[in-house]
Amino acid sequence: MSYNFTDFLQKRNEKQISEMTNQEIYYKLLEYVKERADEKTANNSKKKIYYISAEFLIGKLLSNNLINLGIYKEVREELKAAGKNLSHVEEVETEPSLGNGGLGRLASCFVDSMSTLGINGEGVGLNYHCGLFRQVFKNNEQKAEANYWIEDQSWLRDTNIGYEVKFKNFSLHSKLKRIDILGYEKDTKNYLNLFDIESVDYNLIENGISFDEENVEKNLTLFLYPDDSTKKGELLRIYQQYFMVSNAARLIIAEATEKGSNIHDLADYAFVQINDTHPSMVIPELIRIMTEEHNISFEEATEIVTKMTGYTNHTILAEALEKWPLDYLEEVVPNIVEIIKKLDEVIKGKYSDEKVQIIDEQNRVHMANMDIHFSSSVNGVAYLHTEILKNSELKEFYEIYPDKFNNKTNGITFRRWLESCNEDLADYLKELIGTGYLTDAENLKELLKYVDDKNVYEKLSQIKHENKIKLKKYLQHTQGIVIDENSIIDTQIKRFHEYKRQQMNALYVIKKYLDIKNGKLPERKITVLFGGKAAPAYIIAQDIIHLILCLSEIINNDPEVNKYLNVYLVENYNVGLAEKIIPATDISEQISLASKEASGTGNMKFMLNGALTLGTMDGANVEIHELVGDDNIYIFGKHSDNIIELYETSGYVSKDYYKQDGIKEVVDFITSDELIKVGNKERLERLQNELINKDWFMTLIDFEDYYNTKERMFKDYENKDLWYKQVINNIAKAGFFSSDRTIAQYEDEIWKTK
Ligand code: 26Q
Repeated sequence: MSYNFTDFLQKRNEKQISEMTNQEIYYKLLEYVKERADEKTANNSKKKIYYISAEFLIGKLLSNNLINLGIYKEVREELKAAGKNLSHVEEVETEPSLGNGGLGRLASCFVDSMSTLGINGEGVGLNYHCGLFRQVFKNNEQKAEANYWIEDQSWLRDTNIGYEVKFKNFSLHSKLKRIDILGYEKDTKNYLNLFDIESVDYNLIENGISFDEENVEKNLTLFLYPDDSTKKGELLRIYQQYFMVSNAARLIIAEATEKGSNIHDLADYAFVQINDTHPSMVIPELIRIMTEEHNISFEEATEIVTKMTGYTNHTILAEALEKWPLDYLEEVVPNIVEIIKKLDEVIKGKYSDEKVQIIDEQNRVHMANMDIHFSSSVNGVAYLHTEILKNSELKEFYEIYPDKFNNKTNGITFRRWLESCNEDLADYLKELIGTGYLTDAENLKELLKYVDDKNVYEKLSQIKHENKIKLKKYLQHTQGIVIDENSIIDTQIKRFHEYKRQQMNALYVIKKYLDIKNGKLPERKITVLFGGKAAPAYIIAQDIIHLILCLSEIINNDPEVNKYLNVYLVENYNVGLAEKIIPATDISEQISLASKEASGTGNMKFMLNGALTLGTMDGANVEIHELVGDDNIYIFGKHSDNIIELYETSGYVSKDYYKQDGIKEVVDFITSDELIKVGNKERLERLQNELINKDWFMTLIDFEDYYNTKERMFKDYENKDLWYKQVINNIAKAGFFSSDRTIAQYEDEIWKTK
């Protein structure tokens, strides 16, 4: 029975919408949406997918749920009739902070797509009470604060499901919380399952984000990935990971048994997708439960578990691959160590190559190696990434298991990253090509019939301009930043990491500043936007943030320069900010060192929202380039084979590049009097020294090409017909990057639930 929001309020004798505050409306809408979600039935199939992930960066849920229920416009009209504005109501919602970046956001797009495709597949993770830290800027530096996101009334639903999880020194009882995941205009739904401990003690937090590390019983789900640079921090991570997977294993077995499984046939009832190595202990944990509690032999249990698991790799940075010291595992989960040792013996018996061992000579457990041996599928997240895994990083494994390796190029949900975040563009696309693209994203190709239509160029540029004005209002209101809606907007938003090379963009800013000071003025004002957090223990990333904040202080306050150039680093970048910045952006900065970015997904979001990519041949940029062709993307920099060779031969010497004309003066500016006056000398010197003497991610090798390509881009922007023709080509080809396509491939090639 369909009833609208007003009916819902009347039935409960609530106040009229016009008499409520935005806050009251938000909480009533939350209840209303949950009630509407109760009408949905669960997706059902014999086999169910468990997408286990330590992170789910889901973003705000109100508008997305309204869209997926098909009532967004209806509710907005009801509010409007009562003199209220839905977008003001949306501002009331706090964003859950259960992820760091790409990996967690991908998991969230995937649960949306699984629901939309009617696949019986759910997310399993942890309910971190403070999640990722909130970023604030003070004295041009990043400070981390605790971010309590859970309110009395939220999208979380309590359940009476919970299990006993045994650690070496104590046991913890879990309780499962759930969030509804509604498919787009579907009668069915799935859940995001978030496990938690019974009670969390907030008093354990000391000054911001540090906490009593001894008291894991009370703080296991307090924070997402606290500092892992100390032994205690690593131990807490092991506690979190085991808690997550032990609960997941219990849930899987309980649900399968309920449906009639005798555990010998568990692989017919469940498939586990392991999102990076953070949930890898699910493999030994399932084997442990089968052998200890279900009387299944170790050999049979291993075979069953191998059949029912798949591992997704998200990184080729060696330092990000998890290797746990065996004695740390002993301290936390000795029962699991027994199983891991047995698995290791199996491999040692079969292969002598040290590179494929689970436990290495220093007694460290290589989680990825265990996954590859004891799961049935290993996938990378973009074409190039998978090729690099097969041909270099995981070469020895590819030789043993050529059939396990496969690629699943990442994708994004168009419900959030177009329908919800860029309504004007979405409506215009419907006017041009109908609504087919909503369920089959490849239909966006129909836009190509307008590729020479100047009226369409005009309308797209108007929409972009409107989105800039909306962003301006939002940033002015929330951060006191005033951007110029008539400027070209050039954006780099992502976690701060040396391989992503925000420092190269900062060097560009310096060069532009010096150009302007020397009378070489840009044709149009440029606004450079940055957003992103740096891990608190990652010093150089903090230094890069510092440099950008210092640059923005001097540039935005210099009357000679600020007419032509503005630079801002938005504070506490998160999903909500991305949804506002991306539709307003002209230039999408995807400038990682070739071979280092597994895929990237921001690149896809920008393309879909009518920004052009300035990028290296890395991650999914390679596929964007392949789809749109040379004429519709701005590619620069060395290619991955070249870079891999330079690493193998230690052939890169940054100082040789530093000495070149046009680079030296830019790098030297980092410690100029102007910058030191507003900054921290130690930080600026450290960063400059890093660039000159190490430059591990080869900023200087690509700088000149980057600068020239960006200049060409600014010139092309002035040719509106050329620019918007490229924009249309990009939007039209973005269909491939729908996460519905990605998930359909996981289903057809790995999961096979249907
Ligand atoms: C590991 C050990 C100890 C502490 C923390 C970690 C850790 C935490 C988070 C390691 C990795 C992550 C997150 C990785 C991540 O977000 N990877 C990104 O995944 C995206 C989705 O596939 C890709 O698009 C990005 O290219 C990739 O960087």
